[in-house]
Amino acid sequence: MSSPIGISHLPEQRRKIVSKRGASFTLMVCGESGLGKTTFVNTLFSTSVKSYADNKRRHAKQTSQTVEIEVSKAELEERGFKIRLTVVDTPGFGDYVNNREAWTPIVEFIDDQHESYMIQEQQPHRGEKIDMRVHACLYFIRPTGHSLKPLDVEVMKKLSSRVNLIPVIAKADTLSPENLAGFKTRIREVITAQNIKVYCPPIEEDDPEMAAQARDLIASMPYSVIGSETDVQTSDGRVVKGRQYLWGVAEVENENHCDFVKLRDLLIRVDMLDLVHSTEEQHYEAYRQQQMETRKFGEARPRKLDNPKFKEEEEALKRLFTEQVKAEEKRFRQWEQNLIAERDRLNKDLEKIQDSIHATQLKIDAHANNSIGRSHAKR
Ligand SMILES: Nc1nc2c(ncn2[C@@H]2O[C@H](COP(=O)(O)OP(=O)(O)OP(=O)(O)O)[C@@H](O)[C@H]2O)c(=O)[nH]1
Ligand SMILES: [Mg+2]
Repeated sequence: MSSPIGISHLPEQRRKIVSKRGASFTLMVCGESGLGKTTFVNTLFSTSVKSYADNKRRHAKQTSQTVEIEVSKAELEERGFKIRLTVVDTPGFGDYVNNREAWTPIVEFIDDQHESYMIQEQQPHRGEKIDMRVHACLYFIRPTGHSLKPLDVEVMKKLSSRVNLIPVIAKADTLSPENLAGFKTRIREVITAQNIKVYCPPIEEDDPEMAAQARDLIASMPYSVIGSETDVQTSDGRVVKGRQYLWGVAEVENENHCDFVKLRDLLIRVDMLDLVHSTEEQHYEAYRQQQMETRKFGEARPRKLDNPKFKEEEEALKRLFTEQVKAEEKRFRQWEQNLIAERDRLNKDLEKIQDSIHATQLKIDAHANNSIGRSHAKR
């Protein structure tokens, strides 16, 4: 039974308020290189943005290796309200022997957006704010069919404390359905065992249909995806976004082939508002509190030196410093040697002078003795 004060209608009211103003939503993709992150972004735009064909030039990004963080924007309309969608594409990591710090720029990007929003909030005139806080971060997992790698675990942990983390199995078309099912189970087990906090859609029990959909979404995590920028023809004559193989077509929007549709529903249909609110209430709030506790009001955030770029500079500076110290030490030793040599030379001179003084003294004494001897003899 619905409450007389209409609490059960609150989500609907919230939707109405938002539908008037429209919503801004920022999605980030990250993970090892070559897993199809950029292709996924293009696929999402091409299957979600109505006038995509006209805007293709604006949105379609090169799927050559992404080398820096790239931001693209599009506007879409869902159930009557406008969504300003921003997608943050990041360079893949995992190409280097030392991967440990390769994902630091991603974590810093997320922190920087929270920081920038916090500074804007602290200004006396808090007008329209530029808000690029990341509402959802898709973490792409390599379709090895085995399990999560230690690097995945480490990065996912770092991300999950800052952002709504949504794990995604890349290139689902490269795994057989059985392999994919086993892979999913093992990933879920590692996520639980390692206590990684992934995003969990809320279940609104007062709407059985929505609750069932939420349960289905929760059960499908991690979401398997297929990305494709080309239209292909299926054996039954349909033209779809997909990847053509000798055996047939792997379809992006076919729920039997992958979870792309489920993931898109979660992101821009069912849970967008919850992702926005949980970012504000949990992740931004956690960042704000942590900064307030460790910094004075208005004080700038110290830049971290663990960015690989800064690390290199730091190493070069350290080397330069060590070389300069060594050169100075050498110069000092030389100067010390010169001083010792000079002291020895002076000592020798002094000795010579003392010797000659001594000799002269002896001569004087001898001369004096002689004169006394002579005067005695005279008497
Ligand atoms: N089989 C298969 N290949 C894919 C899929 N998605 C992308 N690819 C291919 O994988 C290659 C890399 O795709 P990108 O989208 O550039 O990958 P990325 O993750 O953005 O790579 P970086 O920017 O280097 O990190 C391309 O040749 C894509 O065509 C997929 O779902 N299945
Ligand atoms: Mg890329």
